Amino acid sequence: MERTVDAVVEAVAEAAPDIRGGLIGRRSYRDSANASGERQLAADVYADQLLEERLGGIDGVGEYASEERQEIVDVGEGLSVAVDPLDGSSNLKSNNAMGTILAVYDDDLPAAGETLVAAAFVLYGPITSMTVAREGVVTEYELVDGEMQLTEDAVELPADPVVYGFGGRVPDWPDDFESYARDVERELKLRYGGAMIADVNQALEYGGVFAYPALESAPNGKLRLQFEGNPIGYIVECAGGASSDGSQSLLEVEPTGDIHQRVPLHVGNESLIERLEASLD
Ligand code: FBP
Repeated sequence: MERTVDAVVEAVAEAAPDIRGGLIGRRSYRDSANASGERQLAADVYADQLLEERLGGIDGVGEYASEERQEIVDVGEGLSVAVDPLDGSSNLKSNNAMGTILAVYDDDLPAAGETLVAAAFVLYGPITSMTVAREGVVTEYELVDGEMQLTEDAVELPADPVVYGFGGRVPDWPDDFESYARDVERELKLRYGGAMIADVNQALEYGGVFAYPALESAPNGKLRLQFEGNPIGYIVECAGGASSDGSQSLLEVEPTGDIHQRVPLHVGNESLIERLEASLD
């Protein structure tokens, strides 16, 4: 299993320069929508196909699933990989940060977060970096031509939180979330860029909280459990933080059987997530 996880993580690192390079000329929308009914960019489709090819070919990988396709692909026997090939892809038009998210489950998909054996994200910022969580430890690398160069070997959320970022339109926030948000904005600085990976990485670097909460118009929020909620919850918890769907850890959320299940997502310093859960009671 260890070797398969190594191979999957390395394959995503090696794919990153190709995904980043492939953004050029792929900023237009296609006619089709993705499995969640959202418009797809040519870059989303390109990144998905590339990752299916690279990850699906690894010995010890049994299933490949992606936010960009309806069906789970059977690729052999072994671990299941779920990816968001281009998180925050609507930022491509305005040339802002985006990411790639990886979840590796030791179970068939859709799987519970508690069966994760690794999770990682690539952040396409001014520098391409990769953050990997395994066995309770979070490690950060810079990617140079797809090679992982260590920058921090035990990432921990700073104890004193500084930043917050909350998704969704304010009038669409339920009252209990809005009153929590009003408290938080009196204490912390706003950092919201519209790509979850980039916004979560602000909380990892500076301490704080990121949420894409339940909305009046969408009680399960916007983000997806298998591709976003579970891996991000795992990474933040391994870095000493906490995650929540509003009442429990994201890793405890039971999969409904829909690979595209959505979940309200809140991650950050433990004290801020405890306060959130108390506010939503
Ligand atoms: P995609 O994976 O389709 O890009 O959607 C996810 C996402 O872009 C997150 O990265 C981000 O937090 C959120 O949607 C932004 O949504 P909004 O545009 O409502 O702020």
